[in-house]
Amino acid sequence: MKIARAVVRELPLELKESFEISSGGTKSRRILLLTLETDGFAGWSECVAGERPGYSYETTDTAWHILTRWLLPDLLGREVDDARELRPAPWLRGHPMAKAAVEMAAWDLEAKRRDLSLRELLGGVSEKVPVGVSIGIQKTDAALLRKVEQYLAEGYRKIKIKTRPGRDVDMLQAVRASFPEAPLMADANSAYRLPGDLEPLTAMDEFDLMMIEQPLSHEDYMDHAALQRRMATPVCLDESIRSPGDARLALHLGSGRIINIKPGRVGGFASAMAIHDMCRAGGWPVWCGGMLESGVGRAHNVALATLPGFTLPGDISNSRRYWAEDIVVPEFEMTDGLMPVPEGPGIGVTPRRDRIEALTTRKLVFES
Ligand code: OSB
Ligand code: MG
Repeated sequence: MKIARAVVRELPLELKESFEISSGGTKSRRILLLTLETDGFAGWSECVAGERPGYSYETTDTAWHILTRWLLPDLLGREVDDARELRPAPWLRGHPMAKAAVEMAAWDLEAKRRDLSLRELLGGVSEKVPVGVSIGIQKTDAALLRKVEQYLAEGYRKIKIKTRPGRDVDMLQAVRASFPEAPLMADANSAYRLPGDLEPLTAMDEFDLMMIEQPLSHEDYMDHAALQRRMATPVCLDESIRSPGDARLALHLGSGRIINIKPGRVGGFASAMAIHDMCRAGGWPVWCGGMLESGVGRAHNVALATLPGFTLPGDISNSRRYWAEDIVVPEFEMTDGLMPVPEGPGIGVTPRRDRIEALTTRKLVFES
């Protein structure tokens, strides 16, 4: 098999409401889609890089550059038996989100060639996955309480609340007081530092949170370990884990007790599965995070979340929680807090080619 054609494109997609985290807000997503084509099959993926380099140094523009200048030219015309063997530019350092886009499109392509669902090719075991919702920082506690109430009523099984210094202990206290039984967690996106911020962080132990996600710097495994020793609430790592090596370090040091695995953040499915396996062996539960993806990226996340170590609800909300209209059919919609896993070949949902083409603002085609 050879890749005959690769298409990378960018399209703007407006979130229904802006999403604010400690490092800044997003309303207009710039979605990067990749298609790898051979023998009448098309493998799809979405690059999860964001608009601004706040969550990661990668952005839509750096990923565009790495894909179009280095990864895709190195991919065309190579002969392999299995699309997953395509490893373009193995020497290229960093840029896991750009690399993941190629790897995950190759998985979708390979699944379609074999007439298997992506879940089957990954070795996933469940037909539905439990889902949660991630709520951006709200201007007032009252607005946050309304959102929590609405999402609990919709059936979400985990309510994640974005926090930052100044919007943390009192805000979480208010939510817990109104919803004594709700499955709550916080995500700080690296907004705190030790030793100065030890107090607000340990104060969160009062609220019976499922976990606190990425409280400290993305590079700080030592302080995360020190914090975990001082807190009863499990620390969950997100930004810190960009590779199996990072996971190995975190497990060794005890830099937390849970990992949020985003396949796009860690360079793709092979790396995500290696992290999943290590966490299982070490007794750490994992869950699948999200990056405000369209239905294309969401389909990959849902398939990954069917692996047995994904025991906690993922940030895999309904398409309609993000978009007025998704770019795949059918759209993702859960029942009872469980997202059905598409059963068709590959990602199992169909990208709406006409709508995608109409929305595309730039596109590059590579042909062998
Ligand atoms: O930290 O998990 C995060 C969105 C963008 C960047 C970082 C994060 C998030 C989310 C949203 O929490 C999760 C989702 O896609 O619903
Ligand atoms: Mg996070």
